Amino acid sequence: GPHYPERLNCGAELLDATIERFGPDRPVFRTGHGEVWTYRELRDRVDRIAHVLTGELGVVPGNRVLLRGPTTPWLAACWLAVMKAGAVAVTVLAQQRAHELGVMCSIARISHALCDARVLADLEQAEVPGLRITAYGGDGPGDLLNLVKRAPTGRFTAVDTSADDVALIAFTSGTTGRPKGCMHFHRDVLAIADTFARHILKPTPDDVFAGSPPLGFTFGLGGLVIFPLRAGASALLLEQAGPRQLLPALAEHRVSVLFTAPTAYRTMLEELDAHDLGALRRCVSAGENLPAATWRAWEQRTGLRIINGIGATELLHIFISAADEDIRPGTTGRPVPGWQARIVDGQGQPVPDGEPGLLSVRGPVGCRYLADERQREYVRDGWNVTGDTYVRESDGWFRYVARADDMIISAGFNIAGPEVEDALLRHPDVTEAAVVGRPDERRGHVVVAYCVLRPGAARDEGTVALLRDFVKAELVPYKCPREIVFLDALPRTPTGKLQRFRLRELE
Ligand code: 3SK
Repeated sequence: GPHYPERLNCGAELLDATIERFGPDRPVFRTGHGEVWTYRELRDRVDRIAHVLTGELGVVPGNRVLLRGPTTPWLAACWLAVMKAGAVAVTVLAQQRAHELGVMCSIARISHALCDARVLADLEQAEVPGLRITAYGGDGPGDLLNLVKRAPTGRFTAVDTSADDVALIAFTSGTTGRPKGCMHFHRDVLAIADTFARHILKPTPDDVFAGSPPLGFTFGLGGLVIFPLRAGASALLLEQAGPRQLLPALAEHRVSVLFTAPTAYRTMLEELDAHDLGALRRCVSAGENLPAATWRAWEQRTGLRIINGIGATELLHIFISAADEDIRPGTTGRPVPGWQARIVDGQGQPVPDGEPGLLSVRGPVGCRYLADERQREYVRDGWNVTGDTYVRESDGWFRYVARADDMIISAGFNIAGPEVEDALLRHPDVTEAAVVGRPDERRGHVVVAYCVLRPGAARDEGTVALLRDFVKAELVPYKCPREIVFLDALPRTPTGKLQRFRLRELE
């Protein structure tokens, strides 16, 4: 893995060192409204925010600062200022509500918050004792942007942090239960750029990054802030970044590196023809597994080979993926340089190649849950056990099977829900599919599929029969869904992950 000096501040590295390397006059952020920030402008604003934080707002190194807002250059600037000030950024989703915010503030002992004025209400409602909230982008006299106008204009020298001082606490999106805060060091922030981005994306200063994940999800923080800055490149920051906003933006801003989730690739396929994707050279998919059907359809229509990665909030970003021509649909890839991966059984013993087991990885970033006993389940013998079932093929490629708790056991057969979903998605009428097990007295569980159909497709028994026949022609018959239910949309977390547990609750 990469090596760093013992004293290291990732904010200074991403901003000041990048400016030294590539000069201050290149663009760093663009917005959907045509605004462009140069590196010089970004440094000026970041330094002023850092002066305000450490002056008027009384932030001292180690304080935890909540950052919350839609994806904008100001949010990214606040994050960099917190880094340079030696404080700890806790970036959360703009959509998270008062109750969730209160829980995270209490777990992470947050003392200060910088919050986009447009989403202030939920944070105020959380009524966190002692929390000092500063809004940005509103018109109040105490608004951060007003404080910044009056702030010292001199450069802010980054606080002298250690490479393994905590820089950020990222909360897992928590599909169930109490959210977990994952602590990451200054060196971790650089390590994801110096492993995945450097070896797989191979960015240049001319790249334009864009994507749908928000900065409160480390997939987005990496792809839209850390990776472009480390490379001297720029990022298009969109407040609304659903597939329908992304497509025209890709053409208009000549985006070259795209980060989004499998669902968005599928939705974009429906409207691709009207748009010019001429500048696009890298498409990254993560957040959940990319079905081979989606990979093939995207390649056929765009000529681009999606980089399917697996990442985790616990490990900050992507640790297994493939690159360039060396990509195989239906597999994730090999450990990113700097990372190791192996497949183990429930006791942590390695299982032979070709057999499914638990994916466990280790590398430059590790899981460090903040005050949470679930640390012992995630980290075993120094390996991070991600909760995904994978197979390692004999040539070292890793193939996704299911989330460990998404395996269905029916009449003694092991059925991976995602394999059945992939088969359903190969049918042109199906745009989304989720497969779960329904408890059944005789078989233990039976396979039930929830599908979203293409507009215009009939939601009737005829389609059910057609889809069942289709799956039987694709897979061994015991994997065929017993029942197929049509929905308008599948339940997802704010970061876009399918919530199978909510479908199981319907069972
Ligand atoms: O949680 C994930 O799926 C993920 C994927 C890529 C990068 C980062 C994360 C958290």
